[in-house]
Amino acid sequence: MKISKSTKKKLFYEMARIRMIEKNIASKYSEWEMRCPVHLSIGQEAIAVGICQNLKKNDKIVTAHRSHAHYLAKGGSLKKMLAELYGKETGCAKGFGGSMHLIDLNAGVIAAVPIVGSTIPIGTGVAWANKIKKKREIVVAFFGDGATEEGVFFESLDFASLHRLPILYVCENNEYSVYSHISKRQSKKRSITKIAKSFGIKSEKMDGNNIENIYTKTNKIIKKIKNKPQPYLIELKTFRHLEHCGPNNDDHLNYRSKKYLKQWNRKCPIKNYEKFLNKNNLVSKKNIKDLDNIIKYEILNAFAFAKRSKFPKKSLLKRFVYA
Ligand SMILES: Cc1ncc(C[n+]2csc(CCOP(=O)(O)OP(=O)(O)O)c2C)c(N)n1
Ligand SMILES: [Mg+2]
Repeated sequence: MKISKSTKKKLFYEMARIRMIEKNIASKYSEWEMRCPVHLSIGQEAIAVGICQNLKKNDKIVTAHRSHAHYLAKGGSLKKMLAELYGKETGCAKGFGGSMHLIDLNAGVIAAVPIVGSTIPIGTGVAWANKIKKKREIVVAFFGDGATEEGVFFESLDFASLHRLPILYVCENNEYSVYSHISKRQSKKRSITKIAKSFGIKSEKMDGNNIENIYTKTNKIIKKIKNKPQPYLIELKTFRHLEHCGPNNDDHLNYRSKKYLKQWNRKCPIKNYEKFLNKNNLVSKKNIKDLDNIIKYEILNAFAFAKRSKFPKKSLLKRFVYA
């Protein structure tokens, strides 16, 4: 599949936009106005963008605690997301949810759910509903490597395989669950893609930093799922640049070796794609500067909107409590 010049630019633009938004969140976090925990996706943007660029508006996604990149890549409102992080009534969850409970039904973002593993059964349920209603939509359920250690992972895969559900399971394997490396949590012989295959689900590993590869491969997979409902699972190796939760770098804690950090920092999906586009005369330095300015302006406006919005009324506190 040949990627057009305009799509290449779009892939770059979307990744750069998400990166800049999260960098702004990180730099403004110390103002103590955003009071919800934030799990930044910096370093993992290529996965969200490469996949979501292949989705239609009515396709759905379910995301977890590290939700910003998925929400934004799927077209979720930036203003409503930032207002949510500031706990304001204009937020996408009316200011009651924060970063880990993003939602934008207009954009097909069904939910962000921070209970590790829960995007897997929720996505499976949505896909089942779509199948029953004969909708030609697909669901993408995003989750981390840690989530594959939950029992619902196995139960959902079996159910999705049995009912041939139109769902793409996306495991973003950044090798860590908080500070624990995967080798301390999972047997060396364990393979996430092989587990999926054992349930009869087609499955493959991908490089989570190669945006074009992710885009072209998932384009084919998504078409297949739409033509003939069936589940797929992909596992993408990736790297979280910052601390598990919060706006800072925590490299001084040394739970990831200097060599490991150096290797991964060299693979930054955005810097490398910018170099590639530049080298192939697809974007000039001036193009990049112009894009930067467009994004900066949008971000400035969105933060101003979030800051000037009001907090929700106290009387609403119990309105959305269901249990
Ligand atoms: C059921 C449950 N157990 C534990 C937690 C605490 N917790 C939040 S995020 C996280 C790590 C999850 O790791 P992974 O799924 O690999 O996602 P990543 O943070 O690497 O993106 C844990 C243990 C939780 N939110 N839910
Ligand atoms: Mg992880």
